[in-house]
Amino acid sequence: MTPDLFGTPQPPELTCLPGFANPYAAALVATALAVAARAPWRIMHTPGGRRMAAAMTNCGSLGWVSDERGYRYSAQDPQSGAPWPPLPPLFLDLAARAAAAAGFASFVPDACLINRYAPGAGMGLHQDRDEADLSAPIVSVSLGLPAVFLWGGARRTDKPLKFPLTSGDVVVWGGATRLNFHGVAPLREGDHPLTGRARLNLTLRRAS
Ligand code: MD3
Ligand code: FE
Repeated sequence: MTPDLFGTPQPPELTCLPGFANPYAAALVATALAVAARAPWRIMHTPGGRRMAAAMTNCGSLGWVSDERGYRYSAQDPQSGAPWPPLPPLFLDLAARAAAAAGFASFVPDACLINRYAPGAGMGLHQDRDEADLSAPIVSVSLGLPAVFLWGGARRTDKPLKFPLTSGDVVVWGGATRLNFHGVAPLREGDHPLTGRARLNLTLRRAS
């Protein structure tokens, strides 16, 4: 926590925990694949009808979905009508410990979006604004192939900073920059011992 001029503690905007997930990386990948065995990977479409490049699935009481009706959180997988698989304790523990390390006490996520990027896939600049409580942090866990994260500003036209994210890195986002534009540059070709030709990203959020 960094005190501001008036002495009110402000949450940190972005805390990188390089390698924080490395001890659990193999178990995290296996658990993500077990989620995807129950709620299969799918390519979602933007409300405007464009295909996203990353394949996605979710676990938790809410899952993020996008289709012609818009972006939203849903308690059911629209492909099956069934609830999403529950949030694995491993994900909950890691998210709470990472959030605590970044100064956010007692973070209990209820939604985990799992993104799978193949070489060439990226994610355009966007804001995450579908969550009810924007004061809760977001915890992101990178697994497998490296990526370049694009960290923009409050406006879409602000030129993004680039920083690398490699397997095991955990980033906690919150506070003043929670609504910043951000994205992922198209992945370079590669083969990773944990994931093969893929990067997995777990994004743990409090959606409700
Ligand atoms: C910064 N995913 O799923 S995670 C997304 O690597 C998303 O798959 C990227 O952006 C990925 O929406 C980045 C890191 C992240 C997530 C949410 C944020 C960074 C954020 C919300 C506000 C600011
Ligand atoms: Fe995002």
